[in-house]
Amino acid sequence: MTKPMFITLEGCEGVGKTSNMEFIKSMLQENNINFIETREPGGTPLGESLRAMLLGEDFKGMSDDTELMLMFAARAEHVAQVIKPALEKGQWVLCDRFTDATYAYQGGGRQLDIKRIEGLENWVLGDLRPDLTLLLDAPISVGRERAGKRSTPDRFEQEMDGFFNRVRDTYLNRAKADANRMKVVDASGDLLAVQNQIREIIKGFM
Ligand code: Z5A
Repeated sequence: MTKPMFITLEGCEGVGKTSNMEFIKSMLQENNINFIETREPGGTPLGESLRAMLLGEDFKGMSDDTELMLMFAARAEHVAQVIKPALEKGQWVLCDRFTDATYAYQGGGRQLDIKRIEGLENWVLGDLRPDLTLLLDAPISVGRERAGKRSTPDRFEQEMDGFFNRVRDTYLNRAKADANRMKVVDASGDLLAVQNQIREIIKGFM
């Protein structure tokens, strides 16, 4: 059996992660690859409850440290109950956001100490890391305009442009530092143009 792959999708709000997840799923299905689809924060009943707390209005004023630790609490449950068991069974895992989002949002956006994030990452993940990460990148204004056409903004979406510029810069710096794993996709064009880039990356990867 070939090694099952762990693929993550990352990017700022509204860049098209959800839309392109469907495209990646169809590529895996065409190639008869057995996979699961999941997301963070969330992916388990406990994780989805934490997601509601993290994104909703009820705990709007939570401290940045609390936010960081809740992200990793949800991730610990997700890794133990969903991601590792799937990979052990030979299933690929396709995940909408993972630890790069913590570096980008809590590290870049909230400006928390990266060493704390690294410590939690090593504790919670052990040696598990994504095999491939697609970073969908577009100017903040593009993603905001796309996302703005939808529902009411969540706790993160209410942040200012300065926050999102730091998030984007952190993502791009991480991609530069780990270019083998993290592939940048120009997500500013139309969906077909974005999917053409994703197709080439996934084809090369498979
Ligand atoms: N977060 C965190 O802080 N720390 C962490 O560790 C983790 C997460 C894991 C929830 O994430 C929040 O959690 C997130 C970071 C934080 N907050 N923010 N911001 P989420 O992934 O659930 O939420 P999101 O980033 O806001 O995702 P989204 O709003 O669902 O956006 P998206 O999936 O990237 O976009 P989409 O829904 O596919 O597309 C948005 C619209 O644009 C839609 O109408 C599409 O039809 C349209 N679209 C998509 N692509 C195109 C193109 N190419 N052209 C034109 N229109 C397009």
